[in-house]
Amino acid sequence: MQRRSPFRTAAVAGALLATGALPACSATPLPTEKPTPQAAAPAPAPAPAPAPAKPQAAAPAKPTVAVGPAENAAFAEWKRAMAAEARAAGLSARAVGALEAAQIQARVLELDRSQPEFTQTFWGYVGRLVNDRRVTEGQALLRKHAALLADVEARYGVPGRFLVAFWGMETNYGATFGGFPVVDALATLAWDTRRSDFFRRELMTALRIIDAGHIAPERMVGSWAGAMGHMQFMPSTFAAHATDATGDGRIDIWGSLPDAFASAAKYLSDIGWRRDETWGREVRLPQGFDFSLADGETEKPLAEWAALGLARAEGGALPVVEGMTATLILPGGARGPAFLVYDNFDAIMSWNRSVLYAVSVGHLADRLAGLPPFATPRPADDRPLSRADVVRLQTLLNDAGFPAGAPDGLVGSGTRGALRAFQRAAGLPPDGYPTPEVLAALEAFAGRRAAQMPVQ
Ligand SMILES: [Ca+2]
Repeated sequence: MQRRSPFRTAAVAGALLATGALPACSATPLPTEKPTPQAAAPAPAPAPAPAPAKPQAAAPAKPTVAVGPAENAAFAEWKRAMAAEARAAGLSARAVGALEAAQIQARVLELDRSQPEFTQTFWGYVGRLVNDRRVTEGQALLRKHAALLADVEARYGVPGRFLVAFWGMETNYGATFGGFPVVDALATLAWDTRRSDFFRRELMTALRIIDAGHIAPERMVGSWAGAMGHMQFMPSTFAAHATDATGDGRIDIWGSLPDAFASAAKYLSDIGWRRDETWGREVRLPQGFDFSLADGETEKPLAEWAALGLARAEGGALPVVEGMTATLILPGGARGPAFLVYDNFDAIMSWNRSVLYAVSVGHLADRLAGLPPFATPRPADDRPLSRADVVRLQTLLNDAGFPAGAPDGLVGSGTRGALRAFQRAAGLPPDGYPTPEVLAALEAFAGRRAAQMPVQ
């Protein structure tokens, strides 16, 4: 069976993994695979892709975007046409006024063009986003909002620990909404030519949200890419899934936690969240395991994974629940932790198409419930590859007859597939995970080939 999406990792600058165990101190029930029988889950609705880029605070490389009189004049001209379109679509003077008042945000263009200098290791990413401080703070918030979260769970079937985990991942529990005026940011990206159609639709939807009276334009703040409020909803996500939990007729995902939590839970429920199931779990692989099964796509019943020798990471037999299937992922390569992931992992991936993000949400939710850090330790020599290293890796793969596509310094599914093929040929674990070691192995492979070339 092939259902799940292949890996896509967000590239962000690394951070050290925080270490140190944290005592369990939550009254939240511990996660289970599926303790009770349940009615069929709602049919997954097609989720609008979150912004093409919804990066977790990328480390931008040398922003160089000049906005001068020519750009401002072009933007003003574009706004006039857009405002006419908005009026024709029936939007009120209030919403159109918000558009007319928008300014080009040079910083938005810079962030949209910036590319990180380093790839991201599993440990760098997860360590930065799931650390002891975030766990402690989240546990306190889980207790503080226990009654509200219990209400939301009863209604939508998403446990509070997951909602608080998303909240922590998205805005550090409401501490950082992003600080950009959403209409300005979206207008800037819609005016720019790179992904104009996508952001034009988001902009029109943002204006409709203003028109409906949910939020005043000056309070409508979000990320540089237009993700809004506590849970960083794009306007299209807001329009399709957000809900008014307080009954005041306004969906205020900026100022109302009941609205923000209920909207996040409803969104997850709409995209297929399964009540009473958890997201996945860290597992231990047997000696000599066939790594080709850990491709993020091969789906098997839990009983089959158990029969292949997989066990709980902390020891003990894998919990086997009739009817549940799982996919095996190795987001940190063969030396990192292995995870069996369930349907709710797909729901998290629909929220944000990054395996590292999804594992981080699941792990943070587990830590909030008092579960320990990963059983697999971070290797002492864990370090990211630079973009230049990845270009070199891709070039060497291509030269060696393992097509990785045009070398662009970005590790996508093509690069991973080529890397797996090389690793198989070289007798290495085919995990498709780029490391300095595998780059060195490729350099040595290329060196041997060059030495065997006949001299003319
Ligand atoms: Ca409300």
